Amino acid sequence: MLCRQCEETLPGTGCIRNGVCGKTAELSDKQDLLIGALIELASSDKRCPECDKYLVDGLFMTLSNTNFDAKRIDSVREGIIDRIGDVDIRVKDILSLDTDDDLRSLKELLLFGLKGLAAYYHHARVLGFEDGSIVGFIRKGLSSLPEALSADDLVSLNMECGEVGVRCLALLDEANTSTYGIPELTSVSTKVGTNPGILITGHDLKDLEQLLEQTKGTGIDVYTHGEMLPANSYPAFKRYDNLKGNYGGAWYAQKDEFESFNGPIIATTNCVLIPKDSYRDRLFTTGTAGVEGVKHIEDVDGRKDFSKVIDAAGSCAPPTPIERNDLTIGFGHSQVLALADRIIDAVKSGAIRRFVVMAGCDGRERSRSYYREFAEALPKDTVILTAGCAKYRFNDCDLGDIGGIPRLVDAGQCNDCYSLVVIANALADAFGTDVNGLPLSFNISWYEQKAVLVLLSLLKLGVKDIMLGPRLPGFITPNILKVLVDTFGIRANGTVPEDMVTLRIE
Ligand code: SF4
Ligand code: SF3
Repeated sequence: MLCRQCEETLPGTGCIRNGVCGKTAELSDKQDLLIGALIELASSDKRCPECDKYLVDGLFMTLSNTNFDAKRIDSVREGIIDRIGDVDIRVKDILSLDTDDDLRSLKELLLFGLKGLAAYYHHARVLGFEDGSIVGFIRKGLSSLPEALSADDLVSLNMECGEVGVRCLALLDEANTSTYGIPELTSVSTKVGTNPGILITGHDLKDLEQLLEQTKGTGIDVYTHGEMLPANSYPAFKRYDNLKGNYGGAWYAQKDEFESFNGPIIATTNCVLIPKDSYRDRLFTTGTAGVEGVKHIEDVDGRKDFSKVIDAAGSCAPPTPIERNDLTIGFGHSQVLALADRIIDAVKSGAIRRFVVMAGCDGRERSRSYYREFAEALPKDTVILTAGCAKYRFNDCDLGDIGGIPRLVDAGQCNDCYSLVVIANALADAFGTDVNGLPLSFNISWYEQKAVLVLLSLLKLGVKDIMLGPRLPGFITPNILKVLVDTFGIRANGTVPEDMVTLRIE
């Protein structure tokens, strides 16, 4: 196997025997075959709604920490073979048609951006929001991978991926807010109750909606985990008394937190890990998520039957408490724009001197404590804008406010990154400049391929001088890195503008 798609890949080589994430060589091979089949499907003239679903969900299933179930990976490939005939080619063989490492690196960048795009588009589609041009670009991007393309061609395809990414994130924002309402400022409890509970993690809001409906009046509480935390700020979910609050932190802590939760857990998307035996029987997956030997809840005509999960909860002990401060969330673009006049005045008066976007993914390396140290060390006249699970490194810090404007503005899931774009553009308009002319820095933490798509989107929007960490992508060659540095000023995280503060990862 060779997989180097995430931030935790083994430095220098990539994962070549087993994944750091737990992916086996056998599963990696099956994913390579599936992507090979998706490339063939994208290159064929076959068009049908099922084909679009294979392209979108098939790619999403190969995203880091999404699907560890070889049988389900195989069944998608078999569905494709039923439509276009036998295909037996691996993506790694397609990519190695390029003997030039730099071209391969640009193709991997595109493939990983496409995976992120597919993941975000999947979420919009689940809520009934579709845009044929997005799946059209997925087709175009995948079918370009076997082609002999120049570096310039590949750079422009990557930029196009970023452009389509912005459109997709906007569509997802519309899907979420028109279905569940505009997120509201909300303080989320991290305390546990005395009833048995069900924990729901991942990004799929529709799964949460169905679970809340089906657990109403049963005496079972529902708690969010990881990227489901922002759901607590949507009016449509706040109506449910059985939505108790949030339990635990980011995905990488799940092996301890799922154990101490005591009740069943539903993993709706990435990031799910291969479970410990202590909670394997209580873990359920749904949607694109999967783990071999773990029960999977199927979607039948848009409805999921969670009765097995609810039955399992009935006999479980209530969750064991975890010490954590309550969390303030719900700063989507609407909430922030409602404060726009006060924010602009605060910038003009010098009360706010800088905004720092600290969005993206969390991960398990100890070096990621850097982000907490960084957030705490920022001067008191800076405001942090965040989205994604990266925030769990610092969202329980008491950072205070600036004249009533909170110093930590949490826009939601990584799926809500579009909010940060809207906020940055609104500030730029108010000050008659572009995003790079604002007192705005980007210190992005990444782990998986949705973050790659967000990065391509930021580059397409012309954002310069992004700090990226904890480590730069292992699939980027030194020459391509030089292009990113020279053209966009990308750098490994470590420093922020000198008038603020300087921190460096050891
Ligand atoms: Fe390694 Fe990351 Fe690939 Fe898992 S997803 S095999 S950790 S590079
Ligand atoms: Fe997190 Fe997986 Fe990326 Fe959605 S849950 S940001 S890592």
